[in-house]
Amino acid sequence: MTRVIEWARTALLQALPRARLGLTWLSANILGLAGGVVGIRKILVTHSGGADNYLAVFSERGLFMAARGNLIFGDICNVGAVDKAPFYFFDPSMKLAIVGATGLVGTELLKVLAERQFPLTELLPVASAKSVGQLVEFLGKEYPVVSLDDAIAARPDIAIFSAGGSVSKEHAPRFAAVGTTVIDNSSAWRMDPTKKLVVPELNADTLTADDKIIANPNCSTIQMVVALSELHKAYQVQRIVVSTYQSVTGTGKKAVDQLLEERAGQTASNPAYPHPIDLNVLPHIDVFEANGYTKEEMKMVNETKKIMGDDRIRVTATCVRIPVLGGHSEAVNVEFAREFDLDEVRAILARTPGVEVVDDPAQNQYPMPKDSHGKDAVLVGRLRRDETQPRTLNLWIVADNLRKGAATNAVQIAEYLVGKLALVGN
Ligand code: 2RA
Repeated sequence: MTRVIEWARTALLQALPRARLGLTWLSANILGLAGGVVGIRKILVTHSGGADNYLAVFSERGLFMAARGNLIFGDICNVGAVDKAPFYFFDPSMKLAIVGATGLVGTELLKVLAERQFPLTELLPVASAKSVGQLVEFLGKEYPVVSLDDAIAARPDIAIFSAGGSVSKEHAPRFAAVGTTVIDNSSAWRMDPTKKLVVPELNADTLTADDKIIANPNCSTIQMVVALSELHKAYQVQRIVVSTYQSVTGTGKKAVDQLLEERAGQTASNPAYPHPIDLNVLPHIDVFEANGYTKEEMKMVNETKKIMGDDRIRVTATCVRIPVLGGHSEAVNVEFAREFDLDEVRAILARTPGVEVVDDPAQNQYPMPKDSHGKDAVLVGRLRRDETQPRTLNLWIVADNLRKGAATNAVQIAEYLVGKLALVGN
């Protein structure tokens, strides 16, 4: 066996000249697989080329190996495990930037990336100038916060943005220009017809390697479309009436501080809302628009149609902020084109990807925001027929807005890029 491996190593060494090679995807993968089989675990890039090339590189052990991507001279790359990377056998460096790394969503992103063992080799936490140099912990290591300009200069493979619409509008195209794929959590690009609005359970398969700015939908929209996705296939959604009960974590740290200060009997020092939020309910999320609806309400109307790929779906929404720390809830009334059976609805929801049915009223079991904390599943319950009109269902949908509503959805998109589109080594 040792002889065979030695023979294979020598054969590989002889098969590849020292110069950069223009390899095909298939030959790069075969060579990557061969490298893994003969025990090469790390390689050092000694030649680099333009974007999206297949390169020949020189390994630490003096052997040549093939890699895909725009690798930089001096990069150390790992040869990927076959079972972890079904679509490519060679796994060069994966640099990931998180823009807004110190915010509520940024912090959750780090947790989700660690839990799901996202295959990154370098983390670039990015935050505002006052946080540069601050340390962010990830999987037991500390990473210094860097500026936007330094992150762009490092040409990450993927950048997940969660720093508000104006930062995304200005800086996402700068990352895209150096070859980075941006996954943007703000509303900046969601309704841009040239950008995809992605909930992986519904439409990740529309993504291609050419999508350099990908929009992550609004949290309250994500949980509703995940719950309705399979029911839409079975019965065709015609009209949705949704009322939301949204946690203060959707606004950010400032709102969490406002709630906690008010709950402690103080007046909020730097309030996020125009009114007290503790012991109160605000029918006001994001700014008011000319039609009397809020921007949050119109996000639900427009994003739902775009994600579900059907402009005929009529949606009307009332979005409400409630004094809850984590977890958005929604009362949804949905009218279908076709008649449904309630037991069949339950069965469809039970097999809908990303959904967990919690619906046993006799045992007081129904989705609640406090039970959604830290979960990626969208919880669905209170299933009942609307008795005032045919083909209409009432349901109650709850999800952790910082997880499936933001961080988890973004990481799932990144996983798709790496796993299915083999987006590696920018
Ligand atoms: C909110 N939808 O809950 C927002 C967060 N993206 O305010």
